Amino acid sequence: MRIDIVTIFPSFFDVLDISLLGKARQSGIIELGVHDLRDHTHDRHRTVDDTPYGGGAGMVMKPEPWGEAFDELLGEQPGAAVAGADPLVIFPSPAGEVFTQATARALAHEQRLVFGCGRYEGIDQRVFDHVASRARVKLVSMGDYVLNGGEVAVMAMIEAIGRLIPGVVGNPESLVEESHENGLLEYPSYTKPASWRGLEVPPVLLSGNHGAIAAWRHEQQLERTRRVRPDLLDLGEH
Ligand code: 6GU
Repeated sequence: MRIDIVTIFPSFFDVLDISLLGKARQSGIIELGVHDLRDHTHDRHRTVDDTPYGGGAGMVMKPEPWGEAFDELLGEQPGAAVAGADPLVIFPSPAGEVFTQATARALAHEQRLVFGCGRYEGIDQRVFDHVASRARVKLVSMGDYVLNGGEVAVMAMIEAIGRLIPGVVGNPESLVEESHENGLLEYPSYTKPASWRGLEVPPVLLSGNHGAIAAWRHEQQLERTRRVRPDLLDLGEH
């Protein structure tokens, strides 16, 4: 997968050099390009924002630097694709569809993702409209709260998507038993020692009875989900 990010804070993404995602980049499974939006400004102050038409608080990101950045990433002709793959452009925004594990699973199948990180009160609407005439565009939110900009949201999305790409997580079986993969929260996990500071590992886990262990884990998932996230139980059959 090829991932490009446009941002006014390229160094935010330096941490993608480390951990599983860093390994995936070294092995070529994930290719990453981080692009400074200010490289597409032409004034002395490298201005990326201006006051909103119609008035109101805050600043709006100007369309011209975004237009140039996307010309470079998507090609200047309508429909022109770089390097074969049909890109999906994602703008992190609290006004977007909420990102879930299902979103991550769908996006993990894409060959090419381009993230546009907005700051301030948002990006001039014409940027979305123009990019949408040349590529598939999605606005994606991390949940019902407000961040100062899209960078942290993009980091979370890349981590959630990246670990679902074959070869990124060493043992793919570890992906199927975690929270949200079957619509439930994950069961509690234990390792050695069996007794620690007076706290015991549930005896069923030491029993060697695989059927009983699976049943206990499923019951734990249901109990946890009922208690913490009852909204998830309305969404499917468990
Ligand atoms: Cl994706 N961006 C911003 N700026 N705020 C958010 C968000 C995204 N998701 C939740 N809040």
